[in-house]
Amino acid sequence: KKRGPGKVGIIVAVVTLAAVLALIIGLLVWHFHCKSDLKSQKIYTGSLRITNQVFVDAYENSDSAEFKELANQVMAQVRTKFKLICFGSVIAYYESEFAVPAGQEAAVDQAVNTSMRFTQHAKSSAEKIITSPGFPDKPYAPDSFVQWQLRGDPGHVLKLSFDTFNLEENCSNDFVRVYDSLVAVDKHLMEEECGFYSPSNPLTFISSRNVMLVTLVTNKEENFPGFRAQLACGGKLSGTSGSFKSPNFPSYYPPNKTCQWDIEVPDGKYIKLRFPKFMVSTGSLNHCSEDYVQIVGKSTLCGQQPANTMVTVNSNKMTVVFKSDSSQVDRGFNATYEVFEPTDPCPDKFQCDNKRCVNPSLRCDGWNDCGDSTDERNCKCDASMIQCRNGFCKPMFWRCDGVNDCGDDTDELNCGCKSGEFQCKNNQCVSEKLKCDGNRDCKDGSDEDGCSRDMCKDSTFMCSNGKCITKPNPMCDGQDDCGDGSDESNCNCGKKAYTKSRIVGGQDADVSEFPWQVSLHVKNTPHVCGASIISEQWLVTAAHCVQDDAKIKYSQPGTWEAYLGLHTQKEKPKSTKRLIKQIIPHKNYNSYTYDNDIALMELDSPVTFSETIRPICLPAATDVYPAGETVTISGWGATREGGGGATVLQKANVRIINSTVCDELMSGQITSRMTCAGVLSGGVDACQGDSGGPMSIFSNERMYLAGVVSWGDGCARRNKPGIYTNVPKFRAWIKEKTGV
Ligand SMILES: *[C@@H]1O[C@H](CO)[C@@H](O)[C@H](O)[C@H]1NC(C)=O
Ligand SMILES: *[C@@H]1O[C@H](CO)[C@@H](O)[C@H](O)[C@H]1NC(C)=O
Ligand SMILES: *[C@@H]1O[C@H](CO)[C@@H](O)[C@H](O)[C@H]1NC(C)=O
Ligand SMILES: *[C@@H]1O[C@H](CO)[C@@H](O)[C@H](O)[C@H]1NC(C)=O
Ligand SMILES: *[C@@H]1O[C@H](CO)[C@@H](O)[C@H](O)[C@H]1NC(C)=O
Ligand SMILES: [Ca+2]
Repeated sequence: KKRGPGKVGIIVAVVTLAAVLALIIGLLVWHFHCKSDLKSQKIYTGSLRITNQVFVDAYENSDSAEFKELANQVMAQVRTKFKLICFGSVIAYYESEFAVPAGQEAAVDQAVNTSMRFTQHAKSSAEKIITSPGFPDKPYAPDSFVQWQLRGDPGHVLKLSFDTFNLEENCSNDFVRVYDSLVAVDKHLMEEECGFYSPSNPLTFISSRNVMLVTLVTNKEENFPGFRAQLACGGKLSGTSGSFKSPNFPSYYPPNKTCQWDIEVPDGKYIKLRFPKFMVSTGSLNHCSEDYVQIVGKSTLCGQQPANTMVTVNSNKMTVVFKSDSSQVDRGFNATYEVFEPTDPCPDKFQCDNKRCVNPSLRCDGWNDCGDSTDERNCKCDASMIQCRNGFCKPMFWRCDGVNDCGDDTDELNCGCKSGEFQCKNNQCVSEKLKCDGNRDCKDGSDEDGCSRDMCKDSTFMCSNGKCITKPNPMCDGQDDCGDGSDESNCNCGKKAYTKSRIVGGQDADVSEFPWQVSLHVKNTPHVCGASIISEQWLVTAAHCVQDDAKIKYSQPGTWEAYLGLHTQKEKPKSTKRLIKQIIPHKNYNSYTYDNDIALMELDSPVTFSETIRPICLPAATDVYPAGETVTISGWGATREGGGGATVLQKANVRIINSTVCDELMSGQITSRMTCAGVLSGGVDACQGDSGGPMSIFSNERMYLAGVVSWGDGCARRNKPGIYTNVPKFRAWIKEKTGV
């Protein structure tokens, strides 16, 4: 198809090759003129350069149509059983296969010089260690020939270091050869090695392209341990753009690893580095001293960074160092770099303060596209938007709804209430009759402020009869402190501790604000999933938290331990711990669509409710949550897949999103068993979801379990709502399985 200039080159190469092969075949035919029906298969390797041929990525994959077409052309010319195995740049490496009469194999080897036992392929971005067979448990086998084909990503060179090398001293007997090629051709032999090399002075090889071949040849039995070598990560990168990633990404990077990438772009250009994904463990210390990515001379990053975090340098050189220590690992990062003109960092785009470039159409649309909100500053809002004093525009719909969407309260000022209504401090309007009735009807409780019971401000509990209690934790401790029983009533579900602070997005929860929140740990590991207490003995979590993977049997009760009454992960030792007696995932859970993502866990023994441990109320099966309703999500921010969450329990307000709208946003993936929610206001909040944890809704003075954190980002960015299991749909199922 898209041939052109390469054709002549191929034909020249092919003709030359055909001549050479014809000669060899001729010699072989002559050599093996004796007839025999018993034939065995022999494979020979070599390489040929196809000049003027433009390399396309598809040539790396021998199953691709492009590869087959090129190989067919070459094979049609050569008219022999001839198989291309790989293209590196414009070098074609091939194997040719011959049928050889039985008993003559040794003679053929002698004539053609190479044989092959087995082959390993390695990608340089994967953590790759190669060892002699049996290493380190037993000596390498006699009379063997083993080869390892190592391949790197395009544009990278390979660096191979032997940290152990101990072979027989005589290179005529056993030896390792390293080739600057994918096939064993003498022209590309870098080194032949035997004997012993001290680990303090390791043998190291650097290829000139992104391929390397290592062979081990041994003769008779001798007891030598062999070798171990590893491909170093990192490398040199150039051009005007490119990409790299941590070892094994998107799987976990190895411990004890240091990689360095040196990027050099053409003179006079500057470099912009972007991390689409960034998850580097911060360990227990929570700062970048354990695992980190350092952009030398610029900044050091660790932990979880927002998607597409950018770093720019005003120079044409950049050095990026990735280091992992010997403890906790995470998934690492991928990175892309590109050049920009010093005079025009964002051609045709809006430049955020954090140097990111965004489409001009995203400016002043109510969404924080920059990440630092600079695209939403100094906006002129149209009539459908509220003009916030701080320059943001927010949908008019959120005016006077009791939530500070602007971030500076502009949208909640001068809201006013009808006559007969009381205006709460959060500008919500409630009936005048509800003021000072002992119930907190305003979401912030301000309808009960300034009543005759105002002196309760400094106390821990306000009784229905007006009495103020000062002893710590009087609620639900089994003693009638009030005299009217009000401190001991409603000890059942969904009650929060007396708190005046108001919930806004993405911040530390108050102590005991979510007493039903549970932290699920795989024994002796950090927080993995959240759950909610629904009774003395039952928890609700997500089914996806309890699915086995290759390493951990998440579906087994014995895998888990549950921490109740936990506020910060550091308090784990003094919180209430329970083991799990049984796990009941929903039988229709679908691990591809996350449909029916709910599971129940039974504790090994009941818990006693207290100020810090209390159940959340279950919604009625008929409950529906209207779009726009505010709900609260809480969690330590970890997901089943990755560690490294928050230490202190986090909470955030999100809003229910119309499921028709959500289904469109999520390309039809939403079922009636799912509820969508997100931060529609965009920009102000940062929040963390937490698989299996509660999405709670405040209603009738109590919190109800409206949803279970299931999938999505947990916290919305544009067009990316969080998806929650719709608990009312499972009310009957919960009753059936638990009696609750
Ligand atoms: C290949 O054959 C040549 C000549 O027969 C010989 O010099 C060379 O050592 C052989 N190489 C191998 C790897 O056997
Ligand atoms: C190495 O081994 C070969 C063959 O076994 C032998 O001929 C040669 O003398 C040995 N060389 C040394 C230095 O031991
Ligand atoms: C990491 O290196 C340290 C010191 O070199 C060593 O003690 C530790 O075992 C290594 N850890 C791993 C997992 O390789
Ligand atoms: C980075 O990794 C993520 C997750 O694996 C992937 O979706 C994305 O396409 C990658 N981006 C680049 C530029 O490699
Ligand atoms: C969602 O919005 C569509 C139209 O915008 C409306 O027809 C539908 O009733 C809404 N659904 C809910 C659950 O509010
Ligand atoms: Ca508002």
